[in-house]
Parts: sequence; structure tokens; C-alpha cells
Amino acid sequence: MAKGDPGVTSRGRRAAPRSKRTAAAGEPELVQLLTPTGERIESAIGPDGTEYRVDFTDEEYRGLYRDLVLVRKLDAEATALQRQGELGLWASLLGQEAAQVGSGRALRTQDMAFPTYREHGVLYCRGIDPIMPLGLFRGVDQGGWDPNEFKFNMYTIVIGAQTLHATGYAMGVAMDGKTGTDDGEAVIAYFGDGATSQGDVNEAFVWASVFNAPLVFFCQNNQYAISEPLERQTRVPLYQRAGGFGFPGVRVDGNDVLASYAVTRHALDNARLGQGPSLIEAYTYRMGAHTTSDDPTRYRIASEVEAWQAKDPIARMKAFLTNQQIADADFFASVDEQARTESVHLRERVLAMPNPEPVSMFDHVYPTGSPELDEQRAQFSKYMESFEGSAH
Ligand SMILES: Cc1ncc(C[n+]2csc(CCOP(=O)(O)OP(=O)(O)O)c2C)c(N)n1
Ligand SMILES: [Mg+2]
Repeated sequence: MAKGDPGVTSRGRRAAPRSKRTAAAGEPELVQLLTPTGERIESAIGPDGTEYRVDFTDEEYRGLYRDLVLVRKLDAEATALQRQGELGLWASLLGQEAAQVGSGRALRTQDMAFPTYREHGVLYCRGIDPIMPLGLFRGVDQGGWDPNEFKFNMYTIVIGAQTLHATGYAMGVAMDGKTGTDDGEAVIAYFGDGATSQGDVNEAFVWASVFNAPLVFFCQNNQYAISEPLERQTRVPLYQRAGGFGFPGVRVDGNDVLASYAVTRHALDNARLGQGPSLIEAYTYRMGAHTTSDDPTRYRIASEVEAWQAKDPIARMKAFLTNQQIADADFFASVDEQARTESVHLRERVLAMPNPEPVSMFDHVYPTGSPELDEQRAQFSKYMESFEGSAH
């Protein structure tokens, strides 16, 4: 889907949006274009003076809403499948849809993304079949998508490791001469607030900075690293760390899909033009558990979750579309119906996934095999054959 570029003046044919401002009330230096009640802000100024704005067609606004609803519904289905024993584990994106859809839709086809294990919304925006991560978490395959075809790397569970992979990749993009023009390439690395305490992430910041890598560091600050709250990671707002490494940082309202799109598109375009890395801190909240193995009621209070419910990314988009008469009840019903149909389809396909042959675990260890591996495979096959004909 083609999206309008930030920097284009709003058409202003409906109720005039509020004019620009530097920060949302009570949230210092937070770039916001859509308030929690669905009020549109015409433009917002970032900490370095950059003015952010978007101008989407009605169709594009509706498309963003559809993306948000679909990724939430598919995620809820995956959580339900785990609770019913059909997946080993699931890391829900609940609450982080706008940060992921906004940044995911800001990517151009040629841009490369390096995800964590929670970027199901970005995966969706890259055009990857949402069944893919479910195979991984069901334990029947390694993830399955081709990172080069979709320009979306494999999920990475080692916290922060993908920021170094992304830095190396981005340095390669620059060395190949693929930056410096409007249609140059850029790279985006996703990570969490907790990951900012990892050595890998800080090393990635240094390398990206001194080699001027075309890389956007996209931190979804969802306020927790499992049970550890943000105040155990930092004494300064995370985006301000960028200054110490020598590149710009900005904090965006991660529950605002429009602002998330605008800041990411701007940062990617700077990177592709050869202006080096930047850090985006998408200020958001993990509404669910860290994973299905976690019980968040043990470390956070209900009132905190309720306060964030009032900032829900989908509710504010729905309020905006309704108030501006961009969408009507029929549209919302059709989106809900599509989400329901796609999630039923997802469930059916998960349940139909074949179990892999045990010996296939040797298949993808090395691209061309090895004598040791061949021997192990032979031993394992013999061992499996010893069960043939028995009741076990
Ligand atoms: C190197 C490493 N250390 C520890 C872990 C265990 N671990 C898994 S998720 C997680 C917290 C990550 O928090 P954050 O970076 O904020 O991302 P979020 O899960 O909140 O999206 C930890 C410590 C790991 N996977 N890798
Ligand atoms: Mg976190």
C-alpha cells in the first residue's frame, strides 16, 4: 500500500486539526499526531526541531485501521492457541500494534528489517503469511520465511543480538553504494527497553555511529523487560542516549500509528540518503503478559494497566475515523468480519500443520552438511528404527 509522505501539507478539508506542538500533555518531548481521544494534531516538533506531519488519503487511513485490527486479532488467536496447548509459547504484541504497523508501513520495499520475537505486526506489514511465526512457536519448523525475499530477518530471541546483525548489514549496504539517493536502502533494527542495557546494543550504537550506517534503531519501550520496569534500565529517557553516541534520538507516542509512521519514515529516509543512524523510542505499553509463560499480576498493578487502556491505539484511530466521517459502521463491521475469518483460517491451518520427521532436525544445520553430522544422522536413524514395530 502506498502511503502519503510526511512533510506534505495536510489538506485540512475537514475540521481543522490542532496546530503543531512540541509535546503531549504530561509526556515530555513525545511526538504525537493523534491524541488518545482521536483528535488529530497537524504537526509535531521533535527534539532536534524536525517537524513531523502526515497526509494520508481516506483509503490509507482506513488501511492503517484495518492493519491494526487484523494484527491484534491474529495475535489474540495465537495466544488462545497457546492456552489450548497448540503452541509451545507466544509473545503477544497486544498494545504495541501502532508502533509496529506505523513503522512497518513506513518501510519501503527495499528496506531490511531485523525483528525480535514480538514483531508480528511488522511481519504482517512485510507481506509474510502470519502462519510463519506460529510454526516456529509450535516447534514444527524454524520460522520458515525467506529473509531475503521479504527483507525481514528471522526472529531473534537472544536479546539485542539483532542490533549488531543489523549494523553489520547496514554497513554492507553503505559499502555496496546503495545509499545517497531517494531510492537508496535503509535498515531498521527492533528491540525493547530492556535490550538497551545489553552490551550488544551499545556496541551496535557505536559501530553504526562511527561508520555512518544507514540504520534506524527502533526501540519499543513497552515499560517492562519481563518483570523489570523501565526505572531499572535507565535514569534518562531512552531516546536521549542517542546523543552520547553521536546520532539523533526521538521519542514518539508508540500508541499513535500516524506519529509512529511519520518519525520512522523520516528516520529511514535520512538513513537512505546517507545521513547515518538514528534512534526512535516508541513509548508504548505491553498490555498483556511478557509471554504466555508470564503472570504480570505479580509485578504490576491493575490501575497502571487501566491507565494505558485509555490510550489504546485502535480506539483512538476508530474515534478519529468516526469523527471525521472517514469510515462508517459498515466499514468497521467489515473489518471485524475479515479479522474473524482470517483468525479462523489461521487456527485451522495451525492445527493441520504436519509434525516434522525427527531426522529432519539435521537438515539445516549446515548448508552442505558435514561428515560428523552425517554420522549423527545415521546413528539417530538407527535409533529411531529400533522402535519400529514396538508400541512406543
Ligand atoms: C541475552 C539474553 N538474556 C536474557 C534473555 C531472557 N529474556 C527474554 S525476553 C527478556 C526481556 C526483554 O525485554 P525487552 O528488551 O524490554 O523486550 P520486550 O520483551 O519487553 O519486548 C529477557 C531478559 C534472553 N532471551 N537473551
Ligand atoms: Mg520491554
